[in-house]
Amino acid sequence: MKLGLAVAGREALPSAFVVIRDDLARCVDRCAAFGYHGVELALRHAEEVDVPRVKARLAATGLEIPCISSGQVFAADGLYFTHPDPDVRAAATQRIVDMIRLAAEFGAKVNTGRVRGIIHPGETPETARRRYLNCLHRCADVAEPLGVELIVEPVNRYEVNFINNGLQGIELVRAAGRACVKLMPDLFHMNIEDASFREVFELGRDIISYVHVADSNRLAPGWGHLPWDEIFQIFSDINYDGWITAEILPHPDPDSAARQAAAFLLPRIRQRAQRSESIAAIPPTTRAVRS
Ligand code: LER
Ligand code: MN
Repeated sequence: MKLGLAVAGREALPSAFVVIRDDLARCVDRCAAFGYHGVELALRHAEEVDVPRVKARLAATGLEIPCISSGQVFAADGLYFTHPDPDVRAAATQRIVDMIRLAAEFGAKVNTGRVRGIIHPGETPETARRRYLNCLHRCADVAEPLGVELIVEPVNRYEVNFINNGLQGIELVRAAGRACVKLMPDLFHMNIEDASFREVFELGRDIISYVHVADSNRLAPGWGHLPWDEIFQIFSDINYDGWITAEILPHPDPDSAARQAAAFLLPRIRQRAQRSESIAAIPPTTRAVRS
């Protein structure tokens, strides 16, 4: 399991849910200093990234870019997959396609997040779903041959009115039926929308490939009231060994938030790795009895 932090460039809107806003190459260095394993880039345009400069900082620090997220395409530019205007849907799709090509440079996934869009007033959920799946398939056609995963993130009802909870996310990922389309639970949204963390993680275990973490109030983990021991137990029970990325508010200030998330999560990640190693060291015949 690895730990990431969501960051953005200096121009990112206040509505971007990131901790650090800085030159993206400097974001890599700052996260490395806090002990993170990678940075998730929250972008508005793929062209924001100076690929050689960022790659140089990744090589120097050993950090990775596990994911590129696209919430600002929705929040800043109003581009999304369920829009009634086909030109807007095409522009949203093109932005994601550009991000998929960028992600391929870094071995990253692309979070289609809020670019999924909304159910428009006067329209049915079926109309939103048809437009959404159509755009998602066009993105998957580009992503699949490049080996890039597209991740679908259920987002709470106060931000969008389409794909809000984990069960809806699981249903849509399965309906898409594309190997590159996966689910990304975000604990902050789940805390609002889902009856049970365990139910969603167990039902979606085969399609979950990335997780956003924050505490109940979207502050750094440990500063709210999510049941972290139970959550890490669920990760162990379903053998989730992928990235968890802190997508938290920069309060009381970016560095304190980044430091707290790392101080709270890294020991849990290490503890989990140690437990998996000790289980792996037990001969298979006795494993069921001892674990
Ligand atoms: C928005 O609340 C969020 O969680 C993002 O990851 C999606 O754009
Ligand atoms: Mn999120």
